[in-house]
Amino acid sequence: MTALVTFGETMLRLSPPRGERLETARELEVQAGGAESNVAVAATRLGRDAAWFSKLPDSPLGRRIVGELRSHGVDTDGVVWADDADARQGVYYLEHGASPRPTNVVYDRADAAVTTLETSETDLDAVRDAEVCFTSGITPALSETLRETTADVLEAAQDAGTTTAFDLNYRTKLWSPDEAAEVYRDLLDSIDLLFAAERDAATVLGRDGDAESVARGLAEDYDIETVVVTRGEEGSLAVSDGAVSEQGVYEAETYDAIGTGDAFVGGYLAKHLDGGSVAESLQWASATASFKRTVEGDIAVVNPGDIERVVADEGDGISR
Ligand code: KDG
Repeated sequence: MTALVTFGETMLRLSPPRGERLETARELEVQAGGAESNVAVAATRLGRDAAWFSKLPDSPLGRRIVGELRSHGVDTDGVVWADDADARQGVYYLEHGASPRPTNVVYDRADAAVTTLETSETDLDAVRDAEVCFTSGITPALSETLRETTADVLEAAQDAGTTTAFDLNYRTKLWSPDEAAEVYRDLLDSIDLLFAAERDAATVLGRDGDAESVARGLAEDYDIETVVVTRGEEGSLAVSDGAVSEQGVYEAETYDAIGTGDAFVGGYLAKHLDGGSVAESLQWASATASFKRTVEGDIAVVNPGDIERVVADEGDGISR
């Protein structure tokens, strides 16, 4: 049995060397990047069995994605291969910023093969057998088909007693706050463990106020067992069955911030699946997120010893 199953889109990330611009770069570094596979990789590297599924073109580009995820130990057996000649692989271009030039992300992901993934193509038994099933708000933003598939998979998981975990992960380039809010509100009824960046909860769901009241409000309104609100430099807070846990951040020298939120979720789930309490899971989440920032790429290339050392050396992290 796989402890964790995640699903969503993974793109090829193409980035010019630091200090170069997309307009003029002659070389692009190739990596895999996708919120849900980033979570699966972090959890796998931290010792849990994790699987990721999606729909990819049966081409060198799709195989490049699977090869990279497998190299970290993620089970990709549930991937659906699209063999039509025009099946597309989503790509995103990342130009690293340097003050005052901001980091720039350009998506080329419209009509990627994953946007056609239907429920009937997914391995619902694997989802039902897992302890936790995770996806994020990016997945239903990608197509009407994926909206339905996301709802079906989460409902099937919850009905089978699998813990359903969801990160709001609002992406302004994919949809408006109003469109996202309508979909989130429908999905939240099927969620047991919610990760919400404070900013996303405010922008999309209109939840202003302190983190505790935001978490309590979401937990009560949607009957969610555990709500984790992340507050960037301010740390994170969870309300679980009414009890509050708080966690500071761990200082990190930031090399690449992309994927920090996914590393947070991966670290949380890794500890949770190991029987950790909410407080311990938050501690691992925070340490994994900080560690990710020191590494190039979307993926948190971490080992359990890295996180154990951060937690042992830095205690509860910094609360501001
Ligand atoms: O969280 C990092 C993600 O933004 C990155 O992996 C790409 O999944 C991605 C997305 O859709 O933005």
